[in-house]
Amino acid sequence: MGDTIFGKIVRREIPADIVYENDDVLAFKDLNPQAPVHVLFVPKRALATLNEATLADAELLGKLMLAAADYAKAQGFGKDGYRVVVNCNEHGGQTVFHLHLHLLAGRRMHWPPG
Ligand code: D5M
Repeated sequence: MGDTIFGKIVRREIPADIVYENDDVLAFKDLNPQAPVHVLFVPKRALATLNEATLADAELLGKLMLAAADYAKAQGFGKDGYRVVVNCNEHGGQTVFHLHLHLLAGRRMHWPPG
């Protein structure tokens, strides 16, 4: 597991507002929310960026996305809709190098994103 702030959250070394967990995925509220609902889904087994993912990670990536969808539906955002985002490296706007999926909900999203 990479030594990032998210690794520390996964290992419970620093606090976070955890809202969802299963064997492979932990989810917690983003400290700097960009929507009424902004939750980060992180794989417990860290990859730095999406670039590092290989076919061996396909199941984990699928579980990450399914965890976000399960959470969104359980919270009642499924019908109105929501957005999931993965930022990769500098141009993608990635700042924490432990792969994570943003779930944004609770308002209408804009397209294209900035
Ligand atoms: O997204 C990284 C996101 O992580 C960004 O929206 C802020 C958030 N963040 C940073 N530190 C924390 C902690 N400690 N708890 C919760 N959220 C945090 P990126 O896609 O890398 O730009």
